[in-house]
Amino acid sequence: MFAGAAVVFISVMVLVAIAVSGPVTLRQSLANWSAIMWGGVAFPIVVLTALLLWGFFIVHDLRTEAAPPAVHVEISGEQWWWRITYRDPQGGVLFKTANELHLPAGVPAVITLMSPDVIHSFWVPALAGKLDMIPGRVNRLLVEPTRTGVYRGQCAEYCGGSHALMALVAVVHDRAQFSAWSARQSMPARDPLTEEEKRGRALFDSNGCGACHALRGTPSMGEVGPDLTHVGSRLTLGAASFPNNLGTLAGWISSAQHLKPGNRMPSFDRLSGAELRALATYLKALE
Ligand code: HEC
Ligand SMILES: [Cu+2]
Repeated sequence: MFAGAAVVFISVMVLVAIAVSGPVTLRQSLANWSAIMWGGVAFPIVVLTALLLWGFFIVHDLRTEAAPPAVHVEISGEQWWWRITYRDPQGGVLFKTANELHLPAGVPAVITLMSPDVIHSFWVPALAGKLDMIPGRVNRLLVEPTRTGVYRGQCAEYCGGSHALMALVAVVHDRAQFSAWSARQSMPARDPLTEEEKRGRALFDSNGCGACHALRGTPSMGEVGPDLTHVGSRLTLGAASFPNNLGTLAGWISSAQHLKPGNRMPSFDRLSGAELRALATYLKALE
């Protein structure tokens, strides 16, 4: 394309030079009707039509389905976090998670982007350019990560007050690690073992957390907020806004509105320190 454009550009410049300051006879031959029809009308039509057809081929190549063993991930931009669903090639749900996209290196991944509320934009610079998540539309992004590592992503379209706190972690594993990760994510929530964890689970139930959050394998099936089945395994909380540890978990539960103003989770600021510790201990154990 560059070579073709260079040839056309140089020819046009030569013609311009002739038209401006060439010998009179040459200038007259440029001005005649057939030169204009062939050079000015027929030539551009042929070249641009060829480029258009070629462009269709390229776009078609980009849209072809990735062959197995492609990974299929659906990401929904929410105010202000990322709902992530891993699907099998037929569209069945494998498992759900949030705010952390895991991919195997060297394997194509088909990422489906959508939004239930406002326009967000999915952007992990290490993986691909940004692509909007638009309510009522489905955008598809085909990526093939090459290098393992942990990368940062960010919502790249202003989506409301806490937009700046809508970041994302992308983890690229080698294939074996990715299989191990997805096998673990498919499992139901682990049962509480210690007394502290049991107290945490009881508090989770009695405070109605399950109305908004799912713990797969338990009666908690809420869909308003992130799936917490394996929240303890995540690196961050609140869409990559805070590191994930006992302190930030307790802090998030008691002060979600303070840490991320306007998000859909109320602050549970009437819980005591001991209750927050039990909840955090239980959630951190959900790996
Ligand atoms: C009214 C719905 C609602 C209730 C009730 C609720 N949450 Fe949330 N929760 C959310 C939403 C929405 C988010 C995502 C907020 C964001 O990042 O923008 C969230 C995020 C979280 C996160 C961070 C998850 C992550 O991966 O970043 C934790 C942990 C959490 N909630 C625990 C709890 C606990 C424990 C309770 C009960 C004490 C609770 N939530 C009650 C809606 C709710
Ligand atoms: Cu945003």
